[in-house]
Amino acid sequence: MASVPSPTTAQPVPADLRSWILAQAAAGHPAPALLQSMREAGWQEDQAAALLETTLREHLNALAVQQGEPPAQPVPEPSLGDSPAWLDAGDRRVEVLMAMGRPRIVVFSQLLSPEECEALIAGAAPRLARSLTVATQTGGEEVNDDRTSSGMFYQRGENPVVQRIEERIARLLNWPVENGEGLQVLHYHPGAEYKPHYDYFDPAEPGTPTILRRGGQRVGTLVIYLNTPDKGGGTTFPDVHLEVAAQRGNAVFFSYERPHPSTQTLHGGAPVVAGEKWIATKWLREREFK
Ligand code: PD2
Ligand code: ZN
Repeated sequence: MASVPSPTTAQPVPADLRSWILAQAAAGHPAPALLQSMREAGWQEDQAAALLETTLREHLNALAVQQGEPPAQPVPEPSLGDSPAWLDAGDRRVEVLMAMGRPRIVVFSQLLSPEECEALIAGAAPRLARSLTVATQTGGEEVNDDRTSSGMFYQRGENPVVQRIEERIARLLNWPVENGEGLQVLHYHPGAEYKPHYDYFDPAEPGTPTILRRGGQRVGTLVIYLNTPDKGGGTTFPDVHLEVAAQRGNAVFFSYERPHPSTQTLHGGAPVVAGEKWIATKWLREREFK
């Protein structure tokens, strides 16, 4: 390997270090080897890791944009830097069960108590209607055969339980409450499913500019399981052959930094085989969702 430029206190990434990192990466040296060389050259580990990450991320973004993908946007992200077993979500400790880097998927345990799950279901049940999806042609809403559940939306902060859960989610994902859509509750009977789809709005669809006026793109999704179906009903990520089991109180989070399939965030609700399934979904926007 060529020799590493020495540490300076300057941020952002010094040009000589940037060139060195990109040259080493292009030569096939993996990130841990680069980090080791930087440490040996006197860089402090945290600083070196941050500079490496920034450099590689900016480079990958530039390549993606060159290839016609939309630019990357900031996304919600739990504080998992030193692999904690649990996160302080304000009024509750939330356990981390699984974290995947790309696509970014994190599974949490016991985000909601059984009582909170029951309260969301009880408040939703009398207000259920056949689920609609956003009609990307017009920006309105329509019934869709890919989604055979029924559902409803709570208003943001509609009641104390909803408000408490939204504040917990904001703290957990480091994303403002104001950028969240209202919680959507869905109910699936046996056989009902939600076929694989992306949650972001397709920039090529004519209705998308209208949808984006309210809060910009969706950049993250949190699906919370409000009960445990007896069989089936997991959340699937076909690009990475992952299925997250629906267990009451648990949740799966995923983020997408650009509205593009390269995020590998295709996901679906597998058919419920036995029992029923209730979920609450929180979609997170780039900006305030008014
Ligand atoms: O019910 C699910 O597991 C599921 C799957 C895919 C929910 C959503 N998408 C969603 O609410 O966007
Ligand atoms: Zn979805």
